[in-house]
Amino acid sequence: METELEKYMSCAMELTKQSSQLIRDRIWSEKKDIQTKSHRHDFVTETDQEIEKLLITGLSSQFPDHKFIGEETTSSGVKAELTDKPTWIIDPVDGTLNFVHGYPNVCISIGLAINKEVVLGIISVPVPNLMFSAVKGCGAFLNGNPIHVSGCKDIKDALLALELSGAAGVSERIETCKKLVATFLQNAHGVRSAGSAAYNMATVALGGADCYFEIGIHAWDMAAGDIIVREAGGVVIDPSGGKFDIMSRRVICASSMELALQVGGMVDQHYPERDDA
Ligand code: LIP
Repeated sequence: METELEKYMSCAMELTKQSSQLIRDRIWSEKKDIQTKSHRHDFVTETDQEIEKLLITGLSSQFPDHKFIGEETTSSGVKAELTDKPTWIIDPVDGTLNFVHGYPNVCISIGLAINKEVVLGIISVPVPNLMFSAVKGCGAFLNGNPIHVSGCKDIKDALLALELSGAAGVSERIETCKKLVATFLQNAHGVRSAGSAAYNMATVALGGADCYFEIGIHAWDMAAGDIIVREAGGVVIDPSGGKFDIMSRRVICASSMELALQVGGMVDQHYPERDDA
């Protein structure tokens, strides 16, 4: 018999497939309705809004007592509140800047938290149609096939993913970012920047990258990646080395605790305003 979590997963998966088709149809179309949000590099398109509406409408019609934290709903002024109730944490287009430019690292990211723990996640990369998924205790999958982190334990053997967008428009952070990139480049095999937190986390789950670090992102960027990385055998922690807090806007995920702590020890610890502030 289907468990509750399996029921939630099949509904969310069906809606994600519909939403992924919208991204495939539009990513290279001439006309995109684009607006800026908090600053001049922070975009929203009508596709972000349409997909968030499609997902929330579809899920709430099946599960009327569930709660939602969505990127675009929150941007419109609704407070992000994580309670113990089942809460879908949704980024309809993670990598909106990529989408705007037609750079294909674009994801749909959906996590379901129960008792404040993410227990189910889906990351779709519509181009070229990669579907990452995980349910607590059942492993992580890419297009239905099991995936595992690399197991890398030392930065000297690692490919690192990071994003520096927290420094956009914040001149005092530019120098810190330069130092960070230099440190990573000197110590690791290489550094990659995909432009999407969900994409980075899915890549760690897959074993394609060994570690991903970012400060300044949001619960909707990390929720699905959190469970997918953990179910793939990886770790998700706060960059200080403490417990991961989904509302804190801070994350390191890695193929091993050794690597996560090593990278955490090299980064500048700053604390942006929380998602639930
Ligand atoms: C993006 C994140 C990315 C971060 C960007 C932005 P969005 O999410 O995935 O990691 O560097 O600033 O937050 O806004 O495209 O959903």
